[in-house]
Amino acid sequence: MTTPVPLLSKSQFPDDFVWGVATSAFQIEGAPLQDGKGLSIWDSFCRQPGVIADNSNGDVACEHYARWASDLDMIANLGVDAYRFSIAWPRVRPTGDGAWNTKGLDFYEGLVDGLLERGIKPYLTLNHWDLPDALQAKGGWAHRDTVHRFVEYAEGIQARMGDRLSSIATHNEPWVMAVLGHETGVFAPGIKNRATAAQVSHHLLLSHGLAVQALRAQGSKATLGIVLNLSPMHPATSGDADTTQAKLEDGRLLRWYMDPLFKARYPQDVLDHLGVDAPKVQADDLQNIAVPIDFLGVNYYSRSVVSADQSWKTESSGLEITDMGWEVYPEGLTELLVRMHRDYAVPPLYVTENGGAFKDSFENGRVHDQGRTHYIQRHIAAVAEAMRQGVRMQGYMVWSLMDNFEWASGYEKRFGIVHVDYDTQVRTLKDSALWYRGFLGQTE
Ligand code: IFM
Repeated sequence: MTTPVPLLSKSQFPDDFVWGVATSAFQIEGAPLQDGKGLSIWDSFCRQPGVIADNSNGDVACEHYARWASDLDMIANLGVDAYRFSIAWPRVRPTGDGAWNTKGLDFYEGLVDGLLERGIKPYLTLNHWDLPDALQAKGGWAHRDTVHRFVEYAEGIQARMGDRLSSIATHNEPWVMAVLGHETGVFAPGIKNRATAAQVSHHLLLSHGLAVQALRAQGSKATLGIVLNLSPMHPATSGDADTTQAKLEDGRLLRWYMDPLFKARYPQDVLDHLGVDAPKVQADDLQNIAVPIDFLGVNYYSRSVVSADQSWKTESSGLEITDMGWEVYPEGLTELLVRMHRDYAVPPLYVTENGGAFKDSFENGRVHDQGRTHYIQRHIAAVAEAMRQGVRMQGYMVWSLMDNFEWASGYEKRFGIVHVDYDTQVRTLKDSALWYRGFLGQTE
């Protein structure tokens, strides 16, 4: 049985609602050493045997570093208001603490100006996971100095192109960097230590707060915020053990980030759970983290179903799952947004990422990705429903503009609304892109 797809119209949303598409530097750029770029932790991680499903890496990816101008034409052709992208920190400051790389700065300045020339708002993310490898050698995010290197990086970008940015997000998905990067070790830098992960999460939050203050001090006119990956944690059964575990997992994923950002404290139940692994927090850190922000980005893909014996998982035995094995659960997005609005004094919210990996097939030059199209339609409807319930929403961005390097899954999972042929680098708009373009009122 297929779930009915809601009738949608852009006119259901306010005129200033921002529609966009999103990518990140490492996932699309390629050119890891070109024009003076330094290596990132993901460049190094990919070289370890067995960590990436198809043994691939980001060396070529979508060749966006070379093809950026035609990619911007493609984005403009979709009729979006905004393009969310990230800067590769080691492209602009190769070692993270030494000399700046003019050619790297030129590249991103050209990208920003190219967006503006095409009438598209630049939505920048400073850190989408690709820390300079040279900083990792000095301890990476576990080392408090990295916080200050990140603030310098933010200041350098603001000084060079900040006057033309609509929005700056400090970090994308700190939970992923902390937990997948430093606790389970399935992402770069591949560390497996719970105390390190907790300290990393604290340093990411602190660097966010200090960077926002530094950017404001520089007179930044961009809206400033952070992007979190969130999902409702539903207990697998109504039993006490599953319910208790679901509350703890909600604490680790959502409250661990939302409480310091909006209440200047860490949740006590998670601190108790971490015990001696809890992060070292200095005086004023929490006040610095809780600095007011202009927006909060939410990346939503699925809910999580939690059982006491298996911790949590996004996989489901239900009928509707994506190629990642993630349950298609749009009502979870409404639930999440309404809950955040209820429990926290949040600024306007964006869905900064939403989309699905599906197996696509080419047919006479077309990609009929009905699963992805329906996924996007149902989640846009879920945003409309949250707004109907009073949530202040400012925008929605599809993940992703085009197929790209899906981290530990390599190139096997395709999230794009534009198909990329990795042999030829030819881009083809999938049916989902054609639908999105029509929805946005673009006729060409
Ligand atoms: O591809 C990633 C992205 O980099 C961060 N958020 C989730 C996406 C899909 O896994």
